Amino acid sequence: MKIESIDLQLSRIPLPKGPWGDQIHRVTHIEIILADITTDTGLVGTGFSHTSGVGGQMMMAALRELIPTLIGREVNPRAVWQHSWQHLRDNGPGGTTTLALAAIDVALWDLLGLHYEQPLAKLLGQVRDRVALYGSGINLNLSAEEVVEQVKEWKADGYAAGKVKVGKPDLEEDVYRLTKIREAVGEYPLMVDANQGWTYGEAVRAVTRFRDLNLYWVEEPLRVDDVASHARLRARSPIPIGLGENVYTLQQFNQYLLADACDFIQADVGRVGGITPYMDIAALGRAYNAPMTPHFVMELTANVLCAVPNALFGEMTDGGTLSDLGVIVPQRPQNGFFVPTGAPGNGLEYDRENLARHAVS
Ligand code: SMN
Ligand code: MG
Repeated sequence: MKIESIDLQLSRIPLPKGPWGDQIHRVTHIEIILADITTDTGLVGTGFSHTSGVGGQMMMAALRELIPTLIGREVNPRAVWQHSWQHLRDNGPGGTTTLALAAIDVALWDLLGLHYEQPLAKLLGQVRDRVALYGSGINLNLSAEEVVEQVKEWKADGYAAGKVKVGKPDLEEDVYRLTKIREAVGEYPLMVDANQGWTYGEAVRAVTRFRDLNLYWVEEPLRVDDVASHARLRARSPIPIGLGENVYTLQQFNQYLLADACDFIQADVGRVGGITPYMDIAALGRAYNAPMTPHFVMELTANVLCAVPNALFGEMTDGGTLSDLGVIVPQRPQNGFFVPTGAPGNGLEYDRENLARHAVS
């Protein structure tokens, strides 16, 4: 089965519940790059990649240069990935390079599933039937009362844990918000996300000040290209460290793990370049006994996590799942768990009308 043609579409979808805010972002749109791959046997597999509103056109440009080199190749995700990465890598080993590759890789895995009439999780080696999720709010722009309500709702809906943003200009305001949440939800597992916004000194002050809040992890406390500072921080932090949404390659994750610089691996299936590299990173994590707690795109990622032995939970990004965005025909969590449909391929049915409505020329 060979690749005959590849069609792309970029869509910019407004966040349905309004903008997101954290220390470094104000997100108004999510971009989806959809790739439809047609084979010489007449099958069509679909994949996608995503951005938080910036970079979609760069990925389209990278893909347009790559695609002519893919026509006629066998539908073999690893071989295509290796070729494609070598083709694009002078643009950087990760980032736009890997984000662009994800759309192709996800579509190729979908094709294998359609061809063998197997769901993605089975193709990858299924180890569980459903995946626990945590509720996640990009909510630094919300009031303390609103954030408390959000976390209470996640707990009531059965999510395994909740994550909120930190990084208010005054650390005491973060402490106030977290204390209010703690009072409202008791010993519910609670994570905080600083989105790389702190200096080393600010991070030390924050994790020290948060000591008595019993936090499950602190996410992206520092710039992600500074592995050494994460190692220094982890050695003195009472809170474990999670990161990975801005780490793009197997080799970069290995640097973090070798340096004892993180506890939870939050690789994003899109940003690392798709399912093929994600499974490699999960295996690397296994060697360090590190749990996988991937970033974003819940409905695709949860299918993958069904085949990841060291998966802990998936992220239900409140107001920004693929279902919330109208990227796919909704697949809603059941009591805080994601249950794959069992359909062949990745089991996602795209809302083509909505994606076309928001298409960018
Ligand atoms: C996040 C930030 C911006 C867009 C999507 C998600 C966030 C997270 O850091 O951890 O979910
Ligand atoms: Mg984050």
